[in-house]
Amino acid sequence: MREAHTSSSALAAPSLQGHLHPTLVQQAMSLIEQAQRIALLAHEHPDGDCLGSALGFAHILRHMGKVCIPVCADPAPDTFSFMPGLDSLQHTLGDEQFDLVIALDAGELTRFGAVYEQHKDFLQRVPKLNIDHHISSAGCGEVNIIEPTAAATGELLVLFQQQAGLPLPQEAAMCLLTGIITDTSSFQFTNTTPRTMEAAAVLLRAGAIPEVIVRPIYRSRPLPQVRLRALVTTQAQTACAGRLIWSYATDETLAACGANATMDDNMSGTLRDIEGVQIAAFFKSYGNPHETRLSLRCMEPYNAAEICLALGGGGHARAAGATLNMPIQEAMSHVVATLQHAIEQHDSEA
Ligand SMILES: [Mn+2]
Repeated sequence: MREAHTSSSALAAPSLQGHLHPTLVQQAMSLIEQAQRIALLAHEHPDGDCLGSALGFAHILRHMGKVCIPVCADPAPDTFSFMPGLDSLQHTLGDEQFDLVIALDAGELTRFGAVYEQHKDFLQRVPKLNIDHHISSAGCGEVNIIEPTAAATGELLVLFQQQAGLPLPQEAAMCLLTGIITDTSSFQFTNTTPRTMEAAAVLLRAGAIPEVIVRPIYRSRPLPQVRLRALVTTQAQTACAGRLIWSYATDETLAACGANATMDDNMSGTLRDIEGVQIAAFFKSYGNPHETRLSLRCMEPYNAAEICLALGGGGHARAAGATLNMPIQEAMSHVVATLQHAIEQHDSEA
């Protein structure tokens, strides 16, 4: 018996206690305990983490007897329709009858978009709890739990739930796991830590089902979208021995696939992930034949932001974009020549 006990304790889950400053947890709990009606804000242009955090934390707080309204300026993308409680999502603070606002997954009130614009005065004066994992966050609450080592706000909320000893209903676990899965791209990004996995394990023990989350977000696609991806890939051209790749879509491309303009999401990423590619460019022109949009993905040492800045656009070093006031054929030959030049120049310097 004694041996069995020893081996089971050796297998016990690592403790998630003590990762948040106890004073912060205490201060946050005192704000929550004093409140009865709580608004939980997800930032504008919502993603899985801000929605999962607002809906998930709402489920937890409802189990504690609080009235909770999750709020986001914009509607949730269709892929998140599996999330329990999404039907309770509001787009404004209505009559502002809240005694606490919990701002999630962003550290500045302006990130809540139209909700902030419409309720500026109220949001300035209402008590606020801010929970976020972005390194750039200043904190917009009386109490701020800002922890950049967390892969997702969902991970942070699991730490909080564990440390404060709050309930963890299955619906909450589903929502919080959605946040962790989307912010780590299914545990693929380098922000994934052992603690991220441990937080996810807590959520699985509480009944979260990864398959239900992963299927609509990463696997299931409408046939026209799969056809569009196939056609754009088929039309791709390469230069510099496959280090440069580019392709395009026009109204004709969409029509040939039965697709619409929202279905070209991350096409440049698909091209970049082809073996040997260092620079991937996706061009599109819909509606206006004199305007072409470029989406650019670069691997080191190439800088997508610098290239797009010179074209009147901008972005990040690995991903950037620009809008060119020219027909797509002209835009393609102009930009492809620039990209080829960048590779040749790098080679001559090496
Ligand atoms: Mn996040």
